[in-house]
Amino acid sequence: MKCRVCRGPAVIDIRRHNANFCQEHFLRYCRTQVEKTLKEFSMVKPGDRVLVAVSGGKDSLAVWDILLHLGYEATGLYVGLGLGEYYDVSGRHARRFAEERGLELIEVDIRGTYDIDVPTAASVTGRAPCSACGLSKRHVFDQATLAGDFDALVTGHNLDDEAAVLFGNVLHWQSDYLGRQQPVLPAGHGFPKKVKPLVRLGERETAAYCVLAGIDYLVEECPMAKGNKHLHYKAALNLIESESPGSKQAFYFGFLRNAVDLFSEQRTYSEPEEQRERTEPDDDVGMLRACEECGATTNSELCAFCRLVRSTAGTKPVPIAMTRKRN
Ligand code: Q46
Ligand code: ZN
Ligand code: ZN
Repeated sequence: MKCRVCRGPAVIDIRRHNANFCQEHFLRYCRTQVEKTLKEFSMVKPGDRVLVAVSGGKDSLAVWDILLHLGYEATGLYVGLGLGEYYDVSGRHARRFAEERGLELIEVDIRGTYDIDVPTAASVTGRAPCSACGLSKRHVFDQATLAGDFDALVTGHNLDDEAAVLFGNVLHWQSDYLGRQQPVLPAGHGFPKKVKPLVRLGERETAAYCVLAGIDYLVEECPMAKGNKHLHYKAALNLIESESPGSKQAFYFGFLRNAVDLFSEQRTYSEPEEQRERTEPDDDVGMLRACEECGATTNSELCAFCRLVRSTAGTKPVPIAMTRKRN
């Protein structure tokens, strides 16, 4: 197996491109793919200040590292969600990455700041844990991006993530979500710009990027991911991809090219509960106003996050084990 670029020994094959790469050219390939994505979708431009949501996992650390290599001023944002030992460990990975490179990492712990955590909020409100988690993360991401006056919030969603979400949205014909499933969401209605620069890289590639770039990431899955529908969609797509390399990319980018505009008129800012973990804001923009508690854009007195806080704060924390099966 030889590198496509230098003909030296290859360390990885990318079947959908029918290409193999050595370490140096694989790292360069990943950075080039991200650079291309940033330009193609007008995500960010040189000189922009970006905030990268980091979990300590492979995707978020890879995108942070790649943006730095591409010359961006990138600050990290780590949200402590109260997910027990898992999040203690993930925080350590995020902190170590930042410390080793002398980078700023903003940390927001929702237990310390809002007196809630994901397992307790899920249990008290009857939400799936990933729904309470997604809502909390989006709120903190939005607030931190606006407060720091960053040009964009960057998340580490990769091709596998986006193809799986698209698959689920098509299976259930969620036309509203289909209309907003873009790799870049512009700023507006009091929300910051949000971008997903890794949509050209699969998760095998982001993991390989970290290994080959010497990035120590958290390998374990979140303890609450078990049962999440997106894992089933990913498994189904992996089967298709193994028989027909390139299917995920054709599915996702074909949708962006040929279909997303057909749904964009149906786009709102509301979402059914069970899909909230990987999509966008929770409030319909029909009747906009500022949340009376936090000032975020909402269509009712309190934004969805402040309602979550109001119903959860002050409750005795619920252990993860008691909420795990609800996903
Ligand atoms: S962290 Fe949160 Fe994910 Fe864990 S609880 Fe679900 S949404 S699975 S990306
Ligand atoms: Zn090479
Ligand atoms: Zn609020």
